[in-house]
Amino acid sequence: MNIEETLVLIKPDGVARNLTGEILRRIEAKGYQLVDVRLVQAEVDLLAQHYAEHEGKPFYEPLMDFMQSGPTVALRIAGNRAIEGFRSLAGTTDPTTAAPGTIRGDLGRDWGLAVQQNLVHGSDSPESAARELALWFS
Ligand code: IDP
Repeated sequence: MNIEETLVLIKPDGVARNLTGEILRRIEAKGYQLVDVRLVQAEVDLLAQHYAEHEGKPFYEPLMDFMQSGPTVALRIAGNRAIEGFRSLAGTTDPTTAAPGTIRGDLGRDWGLAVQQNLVHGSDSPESAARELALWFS
């Protein structure tokens, strides 16, 4: 067993579309434990740190605007290989091509906007998980 904690965000599109319960259901059905939950109106400083690796990319500013457009649900979840496992549950970044059966594949919509409103975020490595959990649950 390799029990890990990871950060999951239900982004503002997921909250606005009333998909929080459905996304939580999928996380719990998979067997992950909910360790902590927060409803956060994310501000620029937090998002700039969270998305530091994307600064300067064409989608960075629209992404920052989108992430401030409404509340985000931040989750600390735990389980065996939860970092890789949640990313598999979420599906690939683009909801149009994310596999059916995944959160993004089943529920994500391509709105034709500059930002891919793809419902969720999941940390991509143990280092990211530690850094991001400290940011969102400080
Ligand atoms: P991930 O969330 O699947 O790990 P990243 O490449 O880390 O994807 O990108 C972070 C977020 O930035 C994505 O979830 C998505 O909301 C947004 N994003 C990524 N690539 C694009 C793009 O090409 N156009 C618009 N938005 C993007």
